[in-house]
Formats: sequence, C-alpha cells, structure tokens
Amino acid sequence: MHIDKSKSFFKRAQELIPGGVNSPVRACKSVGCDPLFVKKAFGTKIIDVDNNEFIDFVCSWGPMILGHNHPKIVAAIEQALVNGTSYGAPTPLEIELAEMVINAFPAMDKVRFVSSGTEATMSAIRLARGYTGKKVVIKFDGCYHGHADSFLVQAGSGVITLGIPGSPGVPDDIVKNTISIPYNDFETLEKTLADDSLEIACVIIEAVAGNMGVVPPAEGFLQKLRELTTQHNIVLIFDEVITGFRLALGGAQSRFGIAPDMTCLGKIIGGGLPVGAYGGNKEIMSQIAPEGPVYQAGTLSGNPLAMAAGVATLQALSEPGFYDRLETKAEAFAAELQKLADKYLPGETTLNRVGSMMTTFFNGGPVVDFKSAMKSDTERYGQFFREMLQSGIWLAPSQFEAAFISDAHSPEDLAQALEMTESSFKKIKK
Ligand code: KE4
Repeated sequence: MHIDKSKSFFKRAQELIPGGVNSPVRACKSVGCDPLFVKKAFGTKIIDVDNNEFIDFVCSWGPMILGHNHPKIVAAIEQALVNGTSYGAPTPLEIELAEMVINAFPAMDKVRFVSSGTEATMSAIRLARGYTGKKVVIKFDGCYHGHADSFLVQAGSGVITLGIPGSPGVPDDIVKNTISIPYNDFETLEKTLADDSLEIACVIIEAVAGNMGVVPPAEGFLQKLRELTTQHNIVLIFDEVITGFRLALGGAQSRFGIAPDMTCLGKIIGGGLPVGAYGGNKEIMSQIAPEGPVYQAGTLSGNPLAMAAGVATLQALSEPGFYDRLETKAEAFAAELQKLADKYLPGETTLNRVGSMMTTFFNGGPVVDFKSAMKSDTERYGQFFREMLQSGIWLAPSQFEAAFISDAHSPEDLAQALEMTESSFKKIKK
C-alpha cells in the first residue's frame, strides 16, 4: 500500500499541529503506525490522499450511522448553506431539532445545544452542581466524558490509549471533587452514594461504556444506580454522546428502561457536524442562563448547518425498521466474528457488543470493567489493526474504542471485513 502522500502530510502537520493531529487518538500512537490522511469518504468507504480505499468501521467515532456523504444530509446542509452559515441568533431549525430530541428522550423536558460532547457534559455537571449546591461528581473508571478538567481522572478513550494517568494541568482542587469508582461494582457504588459527607452533586455514567472498549452495564446495575441516586437526592446524568440515537432512537435509556435526570448527547445528532446537547426535566433546566443563574454559552451553539444536518439525520433514523435492520446486521456480523475468534484465537479474545457498537478485546475475558479491559494485549491489537488496515479495513486505532456498524454497511462490506479478519487472525496467531 503506497502511503507517500500521507507521510509527507504527516511530516508537515507535525510542524504546525501538536502531534500532527487535532485529537490525540487519531495519531495512531498506540497501534504502531502513522496516521493516514483522508481525501474523501462516501457510504462506508474512506479514500486516503494516496487513493487507498478502506471500509470504515470507525464512522468518525460514531456520528456516521448513515454512512458518509449521505445524500439527504448533504442536501439538507446545502439548503441551509445558501442562507448563510452562522448568525449568532436563534433560528427555527433549533426548534425543529429540539423537538426531535425531546420526542426521542421522554426524560427531557428541555434541551440546550452546544458544539461538542465535552461542552455538553461539562455544562451538565456545572448545572448539577449549581442546582444541588453540592460539589462532588462521581464518575466511573474507564468512562470518558470529554476533556473538561473535572473528568480527567481515570478517564477512558484517548487518556487510557495514551496511558495518560489523568492529565497535567488539572489542578488538585478540581480533581479532588471528582471521585472515580469501578464500573459495574455494586458494593462500591452503594457505599459511595450512601456517604452523605461527600456532598455528591451528581453521578455521570456512560450507560453502555464505549471508551474502555465496549463494556455493557451488568444486569441490574443501571437500575440500582437510578434507585440509589433517587434515594440520596443525587442528579443522575447519562452521558449518551455515543449511545444516543446509536442503540435506539431513545438511546441506552430507552433500551434499558431508565429515566436519568439529565442526558448528554453529541456525535450522531450533528450528522457529522459539530453538535452536542444536554437536557433534563424543566426544574433542572430552568436553572440555566438566561432563565436561571447557571452560566453556559457558545458562539456557534445551534449553528444552522449543524442543526440542518442533525434534523436530516434524525429524520432518517426515525424511519420505521431502521434500528431493527441495524441490530440484525450487527448481530449477524458479530456472530461470524465470534466464530473466527473461536477458530483461530480460542480463549484469547472477548467480543463485547451492544447493538451496532462492539469491541474485540485481545483478552481472554470477561471484560466487565476498566481493570479487566486493561488486561488486554494492546501490542496484539496493534498488530491486528495494522493487518486490517493493509487489507483495506479501517478500524479504531486503539484497543479501547468501539467499532461501529452503519446503515450503509452492505453484505459485501461485511463479508469483506470477515474475510480480512480471518486472514489477519491467521497472521497474528501465536
Ligand atoms: P467530544 O468533545 O469529543 O465531541 O465528545 C466527548 C465525549 C463525551 N462523552 C463520550 C461518551 C464520548 O465518547 C466522547 C468522545 N468520544 C471520543 C472517542 N470515543 C472522541 C474521539 C476523540 O477524542 O478524538
């Protein structure tokens, strides 16, 4: 595979941009190669600057559930574009997207749009602190909620991929108000939430973790979390930046039948353009400026192009049968993947899947939390990643991320991916 142009772009990029990338995990450091630079994408295909073609299972880290360059999304953006790109003033499009989001998430009475998942979660915990007058945030080891200071303790995603312990630059007196406990650990959860001396404002959780690789909640864990946060008057925040509109139209909360006090969204709701959102019941959301005293703002919040892309995306996702079709496809693909793992790497991998998000851990398993995920053989994952890339399959450049199936993945794409997985497994077999 020729990658000369990517190499020269990467060399130049490193002179201008830290690490040559605008988000660390894209640097492919943990999988032992340099990043390829993208020229264009359509459907499930990514074409790099050297005209190599790949079948994409990263889907821009989740947003591209309809595939790249979907004609309906492009048309919606073009239609908005002729009217301008940004006004810094309200538009009817924001109402349209807000109605769609609130209809899909009944636990939300009101929603505020921002420009990233980080902004959504950062604002949600500020609101929870302002609403409760308390200061401590509980998160879970291996969960990642974006790069706001309060979250960079035992975070997932790029933080564990790059082995960054927390992050320099985050003052101790910020971090001391964030307590990270093990995911799926009922006993620690119960003990922590019962400790009134902690003055806990909120608990924030990825209802299905995607940032330590995919780790589902243990049977009853979310129910227990809801029960305890209600009992102790603690705001429960579901970070559904990945799972919102991914696992169902109503996200993980609809799949598991839990009503959190607040929900954070991102990725899919922007249809590939920068959108984040946080919402909750009227009482909590009334505390946000200008209605209430808790401040949050954003120049490009509610950007018309992003709103148009989001509306067109959610319209497509609302079509009858969309999620059944996606589930059937993902389930069948995962079953075949499991057969290959059993045949070539028996007992050496664990496949965790919820809906159309999945991770093959190079780890005998089970993988149920951060500690067990970290037992994975990241060297082996790096080998697998490089073999798959060479054979035209674009996977996440980290063991601790999710692979995504989109509506655009055809039977041929999936058959090709399975064939390349088989040849890669054969090559990395010990
Ligand atoms: P952004 O600020 O990156 O839009 O969203 C932060 C965020 C919040 N919550 C969850 C559950 C998330 O997964 C994310 C971001 N996800 C990572 C990948 N898992 C984004 C990729 C990257 O950092 O480059």
